[in-house]
Amino acid sequence: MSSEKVTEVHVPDLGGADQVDVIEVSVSVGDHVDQEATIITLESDKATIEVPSPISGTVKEIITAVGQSVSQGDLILRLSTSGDVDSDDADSDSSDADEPVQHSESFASAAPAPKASESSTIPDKAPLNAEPLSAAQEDELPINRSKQVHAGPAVRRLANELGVDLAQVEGHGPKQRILKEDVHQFVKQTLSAPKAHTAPSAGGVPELPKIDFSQWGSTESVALTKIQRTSATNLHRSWVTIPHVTQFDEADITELHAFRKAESVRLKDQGVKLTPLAFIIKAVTHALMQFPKFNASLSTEGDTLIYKHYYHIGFAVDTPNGLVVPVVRDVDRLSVTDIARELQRLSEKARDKKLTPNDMQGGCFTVSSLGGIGGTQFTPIVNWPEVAILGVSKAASRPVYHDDILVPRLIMPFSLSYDHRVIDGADAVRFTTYLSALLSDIRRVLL
Ligand code: CAO
Repeated sequence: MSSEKVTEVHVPDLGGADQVDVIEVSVSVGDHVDQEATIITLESDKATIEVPSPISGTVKEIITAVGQSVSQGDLILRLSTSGDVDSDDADSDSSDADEPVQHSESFASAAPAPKASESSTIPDKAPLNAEPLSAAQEDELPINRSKQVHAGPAVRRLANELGVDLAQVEGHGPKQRILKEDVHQFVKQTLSAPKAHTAPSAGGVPELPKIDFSQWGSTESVALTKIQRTSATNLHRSWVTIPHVTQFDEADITELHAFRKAESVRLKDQGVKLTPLAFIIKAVTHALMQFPKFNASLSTEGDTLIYKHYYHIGFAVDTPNGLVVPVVRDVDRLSVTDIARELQRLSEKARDKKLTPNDMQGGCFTVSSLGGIGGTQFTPIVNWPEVAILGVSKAASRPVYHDDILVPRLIMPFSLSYDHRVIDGADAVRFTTYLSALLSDIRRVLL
């Protein structure tokens, strides 16, 4: 005679942990589960725990759900077992096997605490399918130690057996959790992928794991603008390919400031806004003439330095859509007023999103000025294929000794980041010293 027995499976002893999150339910109603197969996965502050089924059977009803918190003794699911129940299975009812045994819903759910006869908990000493690994155990594993990888101990073990770096595996479980299937799929894909011609260099940048920030709180995703994406690519390429060094310096622009203020009044009537940047770009051009290496580019192969006989200077513009760098052409042939006009024209074009690719190409050197905003120093990233960039910070009044007397002077900090493959530190400091002297006495530009 056939018999059906309904067995309740409860949360086992969690080693003192309470209210632990259910992060995965591995079975569905109607599934056949083998004894010891994982039915749910829990995650506490310290460990991930895969809860195995104490017996084989068919899932009749699932009580817990992903996102709930559970404690020892909470009902996870009900399993139906037909025919003779294996004596190795959970504690079983001693009812007459010839009679169909049908536990009613109310009977099963009426027992919140595990009962030996009608329900099963996992005995304290029962081996969990994959016990949480201790920190020491995890450290013994050759790979997959990272706590940032979202995977249970069994998946980590499998990955270690197969030599898979879980950081490279995309998870398809809840909250991008990596499942065993994901590991198998990754191995299949890797084996069938065409072989790379060259081995990755020791300095290769490891792929970044995907992170689900919503697991720590509320988030909002906003796609980067096209300008931001382009900037990100260019900045990243420069950052990883150019050995950067930054030289800091400052210039006393007290006289330059007084001259600029006086001229600003006159030029305002002509619609020209004269800011320190126009003077700085003019002075930089003189410094480039004096130090031609700074007006050069390294060939893509890295074996030739290409000196330029033109002076096109880029300047960083902060727009609501991101950072752009229009280029003022032939600055050596322009007056400071002409440069100011160009800065104004190109900045407006940038903010109106009307710059053409031509407006942004062919630069020899870039100036990034944050002086209108603030800050004391910063380290700009070289705008490849250029070899150096000037960062300008806000000028401030400071007491400075002049003939043993402290006098207030307007001091402007600036920095020069450069490609150390092309420029040596001594060249860099000669360049900044020269530039500082020009800005401190702008009349020298006339010489
Ligand atoms: N020290 C003190 N004051 C300064 C200064 C400095 N170094 N540079 C500019 N100022 C003053 C200007 O004189 C102006 O004041 P007044 O109106 O009283 O004359 C005020 O600051 C604002 O200047 P501005 O920013 O409008 O003009 P600018 O020519 O200095 O800069 C531009 C133009 C387009 C470069 C600027 O608007 C901009 O976008 N800067 C940001 C660049 C940036 O993001 N760089 C970072 C790139 S790396 O992430």
